[in-house]
Amino acid sequence: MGLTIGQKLIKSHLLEGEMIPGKEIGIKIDQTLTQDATGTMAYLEFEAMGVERVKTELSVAYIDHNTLQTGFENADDHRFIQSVAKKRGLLYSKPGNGICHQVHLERFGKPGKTLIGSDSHTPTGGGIGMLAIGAGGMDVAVAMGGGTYYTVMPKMTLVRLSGALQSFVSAKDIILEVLRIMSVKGGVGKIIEYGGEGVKTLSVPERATITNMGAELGATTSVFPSDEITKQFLAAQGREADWSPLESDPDAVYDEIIDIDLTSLTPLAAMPHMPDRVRSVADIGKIRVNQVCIGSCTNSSLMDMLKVADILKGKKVAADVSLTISPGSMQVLNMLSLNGALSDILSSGARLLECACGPCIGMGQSPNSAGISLRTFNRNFEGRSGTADAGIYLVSPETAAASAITGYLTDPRELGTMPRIHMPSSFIINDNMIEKPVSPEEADSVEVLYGPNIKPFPTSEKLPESIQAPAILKVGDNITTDHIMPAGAKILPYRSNIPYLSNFCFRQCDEHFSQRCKAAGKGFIIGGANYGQGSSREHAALVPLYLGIKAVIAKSFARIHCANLINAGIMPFTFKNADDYDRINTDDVLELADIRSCISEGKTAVLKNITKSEEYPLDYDYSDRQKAMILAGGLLNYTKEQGGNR
Ligand code: MIC
Ligand code: SF4
Repeated sequence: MGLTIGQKLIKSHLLEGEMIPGKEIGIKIDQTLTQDATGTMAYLEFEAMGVERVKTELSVAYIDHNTLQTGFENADDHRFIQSVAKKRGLLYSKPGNGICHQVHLERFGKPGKTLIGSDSHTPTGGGIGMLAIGAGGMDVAVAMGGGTYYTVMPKMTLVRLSGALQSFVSAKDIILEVLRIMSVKGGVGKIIEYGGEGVKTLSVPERATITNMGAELGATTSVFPSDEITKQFLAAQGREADWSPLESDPDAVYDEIIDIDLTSLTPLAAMPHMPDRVRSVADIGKIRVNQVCIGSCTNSSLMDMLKVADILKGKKVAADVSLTISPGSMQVLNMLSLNGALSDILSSGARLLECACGPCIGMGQSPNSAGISLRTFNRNFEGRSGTADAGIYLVSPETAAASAITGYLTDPRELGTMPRIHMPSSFIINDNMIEKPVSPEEADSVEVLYGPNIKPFPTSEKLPESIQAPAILKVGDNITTDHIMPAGAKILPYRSNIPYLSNFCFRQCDEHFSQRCKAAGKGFIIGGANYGQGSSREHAALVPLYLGIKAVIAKSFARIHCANLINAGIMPFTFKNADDYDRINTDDVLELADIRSCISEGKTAVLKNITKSEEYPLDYDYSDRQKAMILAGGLLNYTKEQGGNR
């Protein structure tokens, strides 16, 4: 039987396990990336592991999230990351060089290689045929130390593309269509592979827009073949030697096939507050817009920016609209400025922001009260923009630019015919903002620089025989890590200070959550379906750990968060009978009796509701390694028990 692209990539890196969907596999990691909002914690964990130098083929530490320096905290964290990178053998991408995923695609990604990154949008690398997976910081730290990366063998989904996109219809509309079909939990446990004749019509940046936002499907990753188009892109980046071909076998077998005719697609938008609330722009109608933000790791490539410049050329941004543009990288900004497109953008009245995540993670540009913001980003979760009652719509760069001019949500096809933008045959190569590490011989002379904001991270204790504690919080379906551990300009500077961060945990769901946890000393969280979707931030596990959360009992979990909980020593359980979710109320006293024996002996776990005198059977599908981690109280304790070997 032939293999899919995903299966080929896994097979060539498989270290442990069998390629049976649902079973744990261990794979070799060739490259890692971190960004600063998760990186400080990842490097603290890496330092705690005592590894002298990274053992991957390439590891890059990017600074792109926490770029506002309103106090010493972010600057100190960046200095810490830079010093670790220099000493331990990583490349360091300075603030201003660009968003990790965009820069990695341009300068470092290689078809056929594996990449894990402490950011959920790491699958952007699937656009050039990498197996690129988002993971928690601790998993990335282990991979940097040469350790195996463990995940569950995914099922294979083929999205078969036919036809070609019409004028003003964009790669963003393709992934929005996939989200409409599959939903934010439709990709859990799957690799989404793109194939069919339509693939040949898509450039690498367009493919990367699609694989990037596969994160919103909950997928393990998304991937495109590596073909002549990939080769041309790498050649234009001066990296033709990094190319290798990759395609699925003609007789590859997929678990699921979705057909999309590109010719019939129209401009789409994801409505507040979920990326899968997709409707056509024409259907939503001409709603008034206060803000338009163009950029983010989904849509900040040179091609995207050139399209935007073309639409804005000779036009004026509407009086009531604030239009911001964040090019994805220094390379993109440099090329825009050299060819005059930047002038077209600025002349229209757009505001130029630095090459960073910026408004996407609430680092500035929070909309006005009840404001409507159109964004070319990938997430529109409630409150993520920093304005609790703002309504965020996710759209293509074409729809965003057209709407910025008119002042209302506009189908860009109303503008006529889009001129074709061509991929340049060569990009400007300038790696001046990438710092190299010192040689191993010089490493002793480099000091790791810790700032006063860096506080020790919490560790768990061995799992006790039984746990009795209240249900501190009960939440519904699709709870995001932005609910659990919000981000934004005011909170992000404390990513290395868990005690301070704890004050903000679950604030959107219950503003007293943190105090109630501290008063109870320990507790449980009851969750709905797809609990923990969204980002890779392990803070959404470490902060609950600090607050005494012992287990999360939910209808189902998102992949990265589930792994982060286990790494932290918090037990994720699912209800055997989904209806039992309805029987538990906040503050009910619950008990996991004999839980240590249950897990070590692989027996069914039972949750006793002491308040209601009821019992609910629970499921847990831990691998032997995960069981050992839970019994030890998390990955770090487990690693110590193993004598440092994971
Ligand atoms: C995000 O888009 O939510 C982030 C910020 O990039 C996160 C990482 C983080 O929380 O630092 C992600 O997607 O993993
Ligand atoms: Fe940055 Fe937004 Fe991309 Fe996350 S989704 S990496 S915050 S641009």
